[in-house]
Amino acid sequence: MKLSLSHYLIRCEREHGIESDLRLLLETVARACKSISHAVNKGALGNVLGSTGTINVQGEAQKKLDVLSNEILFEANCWGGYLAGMASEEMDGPVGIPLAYPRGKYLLLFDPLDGSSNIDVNVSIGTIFSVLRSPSSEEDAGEAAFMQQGTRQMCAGYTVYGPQTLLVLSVGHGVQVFTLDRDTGSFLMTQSNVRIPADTREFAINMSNVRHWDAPVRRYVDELLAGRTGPRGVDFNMRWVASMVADVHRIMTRGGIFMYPRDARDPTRAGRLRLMYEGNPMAYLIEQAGGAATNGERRILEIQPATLHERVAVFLGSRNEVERVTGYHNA
Ligand code: AFP
Repeated sequence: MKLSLSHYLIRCEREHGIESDLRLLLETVARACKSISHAVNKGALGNVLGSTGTINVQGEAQKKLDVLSNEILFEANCWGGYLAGMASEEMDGPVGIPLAYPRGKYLLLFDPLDGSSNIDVNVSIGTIFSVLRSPSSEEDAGEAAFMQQGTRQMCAGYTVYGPQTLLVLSVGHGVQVFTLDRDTGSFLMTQSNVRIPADTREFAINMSNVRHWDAPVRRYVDELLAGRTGPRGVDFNMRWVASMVADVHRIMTRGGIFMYPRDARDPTRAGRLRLMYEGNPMAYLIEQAGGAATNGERRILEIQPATLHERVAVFLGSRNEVERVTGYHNA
């Protein structure tokens, strides 16, 4: 009999002392992700493909599923009384709790649909979320309340809407994987205490950007490409899905290193990915599974954020490879 998400969270409350409100918040987020999965699976039959014709705060064209997923997560989480505010890749700034509902003690941050460029070509996409404690539950949380280092996350997770719908979650006691049973609507635990191998022969990076990378990244990737003829003495394989959730889940499953470095196209931009709702939650999960996650120079989780949508360079996965490429930056 597989453990359901609800049963696992009750166990965490009894054995690890997680707060019941946090358990209930996570149940709510999981239910919302089930609804997103249902919409994603309809595809062209559900009028959810294509773009809305609008631009988000990132300056990116919004897909219908970006907007719908954001609405589903906001609507599901605005009335429960667990949150003092929410922040999303798809919303300009933090959004408070409607006056009709009580505030709570947490902040929820999310990328409602990561991998949007893959929606219309039926490649895996997902949702990424992070939970912080709110400094105050009296009034709506402003941007400053969200400016907490990733080490202060209470939990984090992602879903992958792929051949299966998976929920990957950590509340600070290892990483568990739950598979959505569409017959019952339950998330059932299918992998517990995920451990990422310290070594790997597989790397993930968008090679089309090679001419824009800094020297340490060029050196590291050139050595991988040289394979057994080069200083590494072994051959490496490459993958790039262009959905962070899919690339990270592969690493959770069999190891690897995922890289999205900053590049010379815009030296003022630390990278492409966003710290608060992509870099931090994924770094938290990777570290909980024994891996490492840096911005090339330091732990992502120790970066002090300055703005809600700030970006970060990301090197995460098998510890020995992340430490090697980080060492090249710090040489
Ligand atoms: P979209 O959500 O705009 O498709 O971006 C996805 C993403 O943020 C991350 O999930 C991928 O790893 C990365 O961008 C892909 O970036 P490239 O399209 O430059 O390869």
